[in-house]
Amino acid sequence: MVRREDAFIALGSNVGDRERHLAHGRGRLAALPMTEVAAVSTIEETEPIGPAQPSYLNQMVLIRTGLTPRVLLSACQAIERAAGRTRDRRWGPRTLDLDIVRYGDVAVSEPDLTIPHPELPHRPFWQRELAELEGRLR
Ligand code: A4P
Ligand code: MG
Repeated sequence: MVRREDAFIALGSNVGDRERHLAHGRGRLAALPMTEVAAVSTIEETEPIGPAQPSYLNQMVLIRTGLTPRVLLSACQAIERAAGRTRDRRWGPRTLDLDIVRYGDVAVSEPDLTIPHPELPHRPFWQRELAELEGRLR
């Protein structure tokens, strides 16, 4: 049996049909190998952080996964691409953004992957969504 970890994935969208982009992200996460979606938070509308841009819909998903953090990152990036995501400006508008907020108790500090996500202390909506999901774990 492959060991499965609880991982928290933050979804954000502020371009186009935001609800549909989040739904697409949830569906694609659920379809990943060795992965199940265990819980989803409520969707929140949030003021944009970074340059002036439309407001976001944000949501967090708790998955149980046998994928390693690095494979999970690649999978998240593939899901972003499938949602028509283009990378232009840091913190700029996006159809769908997937960030790995936490992965079990694992800490990763590499040039292209930091876990827990370094923005967690600065994003009250992530903290609320995480608390909501952790409440369901008990
Ligand atoms: N990366 C490193 N660690 C991680 C991780 N734990 N999870 C790297 C996911 N990716 C991670 O991401 C840049 C690089 O971060 C990736 O290539 C990956 O190797 P990106 O999504 O391509 O670029 P970005 O979005 O410009 O930067 P970043 O740092 O991901 O920005 P965020 O944090 O995603 O910010 N305002 C509101 N209200 N709600 C939002 O959701 N999101 C952003 C984007 C800005 N403002 C927002 C929101
Ligand atoms: Mg991102």
